[in-house]
Amino acid sequence: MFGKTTAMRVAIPAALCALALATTSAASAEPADATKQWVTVAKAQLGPVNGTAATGESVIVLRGTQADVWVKAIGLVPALPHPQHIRVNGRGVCPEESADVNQDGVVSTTEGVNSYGDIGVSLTASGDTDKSSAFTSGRFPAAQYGIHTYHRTITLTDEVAAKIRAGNAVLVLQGVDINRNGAYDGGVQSDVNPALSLEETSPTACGSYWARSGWDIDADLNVNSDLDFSLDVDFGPGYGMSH
Ligand SMILES: [Ca+2]
Ligand SMILES: [Ca+2]
Repeated sequence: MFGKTTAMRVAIPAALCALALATTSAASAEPADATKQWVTVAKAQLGPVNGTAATGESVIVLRGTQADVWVKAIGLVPALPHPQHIRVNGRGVCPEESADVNQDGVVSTTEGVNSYGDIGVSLTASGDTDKSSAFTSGRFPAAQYGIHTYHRTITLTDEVAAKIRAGNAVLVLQGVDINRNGAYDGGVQSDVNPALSLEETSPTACGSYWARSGWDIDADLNVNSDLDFSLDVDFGPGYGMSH
């Protein structure tokens, strides 16, 4: 337990994401200053899906339902957009190869739903962020040189904010060049939008968020040229962590 005047400073470099495996909790004491806000910092380490080389990280700083969302990923299909969503109400995990139920060699978006759940937020570059924007590829950022960067401030629904705080949210990036020709094609329709190809909407990278919450957290986030997040989080009295 931490006293009301005790602050804990925690540095969370990317390499320490093993912390995600730890689960601790502590009672969240009410702050003496009523103006202090309950803040959640959530982080996900992205790994490849469908045999891609995609990796990356994401950080969310959440105050109420206001979320600052950062995503960095590398190893994506160059110059093509990658639909990306925060998914909730699944098992909070990324799909294994065994999720490929129809055994076509590709874990499709639909086949992964049991693992990561439904779309809670569409991380578009502009415009709506709800489910109706799920695969509006023109509004998702393109991965120049296979590098994908994203930052946007978004107002979430109460449900999605609660899921992130509970550590039950998953980031999924889509877009796989299965036939390696530099385009989304292949002659097989997407299982979620027949106007698109299976390549465009199949998962390429995925990561589960873990979260820490505290009163008036001072989160100092830096993204360096190596696409590495350096995140210093200053926790106030009373904090909790969940995954
Ligand atoms: Ca499949
Ligand atoms: Ca292709």
